[in-house]
Amino acid sequence: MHDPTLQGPGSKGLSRRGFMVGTGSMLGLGALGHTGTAQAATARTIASIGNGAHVPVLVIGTGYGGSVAALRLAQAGVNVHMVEMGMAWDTPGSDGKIFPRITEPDQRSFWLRTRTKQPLSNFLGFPIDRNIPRYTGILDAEDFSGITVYQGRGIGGGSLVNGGMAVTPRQEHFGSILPSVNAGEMYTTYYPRANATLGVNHVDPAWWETTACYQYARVGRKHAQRSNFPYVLVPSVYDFEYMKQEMAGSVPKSATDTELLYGNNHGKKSLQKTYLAQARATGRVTISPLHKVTSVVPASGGGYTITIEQLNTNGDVVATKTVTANRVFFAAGSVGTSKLLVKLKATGALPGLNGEIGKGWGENGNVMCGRANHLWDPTGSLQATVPTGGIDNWNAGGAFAEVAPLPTGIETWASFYLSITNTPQRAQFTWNASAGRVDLNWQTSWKQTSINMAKTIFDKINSKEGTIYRTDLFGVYKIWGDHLTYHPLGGAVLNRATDNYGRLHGYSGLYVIDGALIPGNTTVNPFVTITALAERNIEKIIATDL
Ligand code: FAE
Repeated sequence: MHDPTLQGPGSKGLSRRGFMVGTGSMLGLGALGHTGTAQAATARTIASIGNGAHVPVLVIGTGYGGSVAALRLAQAGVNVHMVEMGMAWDTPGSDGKIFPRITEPDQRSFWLRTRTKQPLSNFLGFPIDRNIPRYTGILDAEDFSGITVYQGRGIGGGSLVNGGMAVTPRQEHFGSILPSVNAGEMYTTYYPRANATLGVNHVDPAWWETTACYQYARVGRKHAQRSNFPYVLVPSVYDFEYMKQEMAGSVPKSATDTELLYGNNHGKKSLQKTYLAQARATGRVTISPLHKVTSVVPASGGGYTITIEQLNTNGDVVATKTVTANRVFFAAGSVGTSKLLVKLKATGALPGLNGEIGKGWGENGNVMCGRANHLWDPTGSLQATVPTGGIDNWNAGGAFAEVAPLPTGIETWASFYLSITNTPQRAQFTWNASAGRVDLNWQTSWKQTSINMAKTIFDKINSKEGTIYRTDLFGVYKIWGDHLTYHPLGGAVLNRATDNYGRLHGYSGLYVIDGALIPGNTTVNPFVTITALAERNIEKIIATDL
């Protein structure tokens, strides 16, 4: 059965199974004629896919990789249906806001939990988690045996919840990140394309030097520099002009009002405002929120049959749908894509996937810590939630430490850091047949190498400043946040589980296009690299496969 919501302008008369390729990028925004048409096209692009529908391309997930694929395919004239297990996040709650503050988590904050699981579990040694109603909230704290992996859920994926730090790795490090990829092309073409489309911007250094909301960052810089570490200001997808206006009191406050981890109501350019807005405006991209893909198998007549569960906001399955697609892009994030592929290979749905599926997973060496400053070094009661800088000790010590906010609303005299470290540890996803789930064999003790690398920065700073580590943020007398990651990477690694452009070995028309392609580490925060790699791969796929 054909689903009419999948028809975009100009798609009439094209065969159901055929790709609608032809006029290339001319069929982007411009082809819609005028703004009214574009708005109308955008308005009908959130839908619920029909049981029995056939689509040319189905994209699983709406994070960075999926959004790049959808936009570029649509611009090439291809109709795309995106399936997203999380919510649309386009409707305000009873408080009039779509997203709650970090300091006031409620049901919107967590994915199907009855108690919050905040990354900072304690404050002054006291647990700060609280009971909440079970709901399809925005942040998933997904527990594996040795690690909790934080991920965004909803249209926009991780872009809904992340810190917005848009960091391009140093080119000299690129060979260690993706050895089979031409670095020159990435730095001249795909990183610039990703940064431009993501709306990456730089903070005005003169404003940064004086604004109250970045006092914590300036204290972080001062301590880094006094210990001879380079401190770098990094770009962001938070609109710093908007933040200036927040501080001037002329617009609603967002980053300066503790919004970030559970969504951001104003200044952040999440994918909903960038790639996905452009994709939806083509009229060729439709998104089904609260739909979760559970299976992909080859269809008898060619293409693939996809099983999708439709969820309500309790997480209950309210319908199970079967649709077919000529091509399927796995963009469910490193964990989501790996879990699907491992299950599909092990259960016989896609037995021809190769032995690299599930391997090469890393957590970008994430480890957190806080330092207790002297009373004459306050970090400020008002802290913008968007980080702007980091301490770069990668070459000497294997750590790049983001100077992170601790937006409690009170003076804490604490400096807080998320370190990305050069950990060699890699884990593997495997199918646990008796439990009917995918396991990950990460061990918490493996974080010790990351802690040692982070200590190359913070032991030195503490010694120079005469300060100590905070022990009250992750438990009672616990210094290191070593139980979690924000940066899952790998599980379907480029040029191993796939070819050098993300085509899965063993199945024509199946692609991976998200963080699962990257083997465990990006040396800095990952989303710009995930986006740039997706730009590179989709350009090749459009040119050669369509
Ligand atoms: P992702 O953005 O995770 O998108 C995958 C999507 O697929 C999600 O929307 C899922 O709900 C959906 N999905 C999963 N399984 C299914 C299924 N079976 N069916 C349908 N849909 C499904 O993937 N990175 C930075 O570079 N800078 C930062 O400042 C930064 N801060 C972060 C802070 C936090 C708290 C977190 C959690 C992450 C942060 N990250 C940051 C990491 C970044 O958000 C992450 O690397 C990217 O979002 C990963 O992009 P993907 O496209 O791989």
